[in-house]
Amino acid sequence: METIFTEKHHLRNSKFELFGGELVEPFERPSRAEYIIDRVRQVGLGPVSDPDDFGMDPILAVHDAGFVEFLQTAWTEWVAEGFKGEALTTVWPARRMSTRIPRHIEGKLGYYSLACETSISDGTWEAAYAAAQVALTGAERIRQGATSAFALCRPPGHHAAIDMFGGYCFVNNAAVAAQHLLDKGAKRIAILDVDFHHGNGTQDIFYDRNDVLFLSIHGDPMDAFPHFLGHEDETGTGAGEGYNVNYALPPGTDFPTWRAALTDALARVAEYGPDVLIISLGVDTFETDPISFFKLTSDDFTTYGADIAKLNLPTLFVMEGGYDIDEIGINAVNVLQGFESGA
Ligand code: SP5
Ligand code: ZN
Repeated sequence: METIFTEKHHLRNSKFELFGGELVEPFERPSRAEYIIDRVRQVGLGPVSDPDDFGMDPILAVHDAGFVEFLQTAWTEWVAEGFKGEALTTVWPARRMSTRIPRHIEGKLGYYSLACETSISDGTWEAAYAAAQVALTGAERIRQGATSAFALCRPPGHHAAIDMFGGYCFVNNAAVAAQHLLDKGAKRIAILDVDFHHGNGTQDIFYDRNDVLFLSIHGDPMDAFPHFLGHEDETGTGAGEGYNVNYALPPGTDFPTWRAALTDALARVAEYGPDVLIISLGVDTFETDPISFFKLTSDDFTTYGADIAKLNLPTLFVMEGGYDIDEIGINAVNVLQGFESGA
């Protein structure tokens, strides 16, 4: 399997994250991608290639133009204001308040974000743009006939909504790839999100559509981030009714329970008959992940990779979360090797 990767991910190097009332070193840090690419090379998964540049249009095809402009200018505006730290949201348009877009950068941050653990720092936009190009290049490989590809995206994307960043995500890499495939002639795409967290951004982008089937297996939002989306009664709206499927699982969920949800999800994907399957691949379902509560082992990742391969669909893996950094390379690549062994 070919991996698409760029060193530009290093441009996303925020100094802190707000966690437990303290500013800590971000869980989503550059070494995550380094451990994964090292493992890809160590096991000889396949060639590693730089992304091509598809420009802004594929990003603007899924995100709001004002939001994208905000991402491009937020750091400059923040610095121009004289602030010394990183750009962190402090205020939101909460219930019964106005959703007019403010002029001031602090107001814009609230308008365009869904969480405040994630700061915007110098280079964030450039890294997020590059990650989207990684996903697009993976999608192109599939379009040109590859049966699988691994888009080693960083920063991740699945929390990025039409017009909001947060949850370490800025541009929704998987959604950009899916829309690109549709715009190039695919009729139906399935996105299966196996990250521990609900893929609220991907759900938001495709909620009223039936040309993308979105399925997410995640920690119940009653107990886990993003807390305000990801319930099982969210099934889509309008033409999209029935094309959004959430599996909200409780704290302590082990592999047999998780795999039962996967089996159901894969059956729905098979029934839908997509041209391409995109896997939002987060390995924060691992038993020792520091911010999550599922109990998958490293071997379980291999097992479910093979389960996915049984669908026999062209499959694009897009990297999302995973924060037990010492094990992230093994766990992510186990899914890919499991897929290859099961294909
Ligand atoms: C891409 C991705 O995986 N983003 C995750 C963003 C999660 N950010 C908020 C984390 C809050 C964690 N609370 C953990 C409680 C641990 N006991
Ligand atoms: Zn996650």
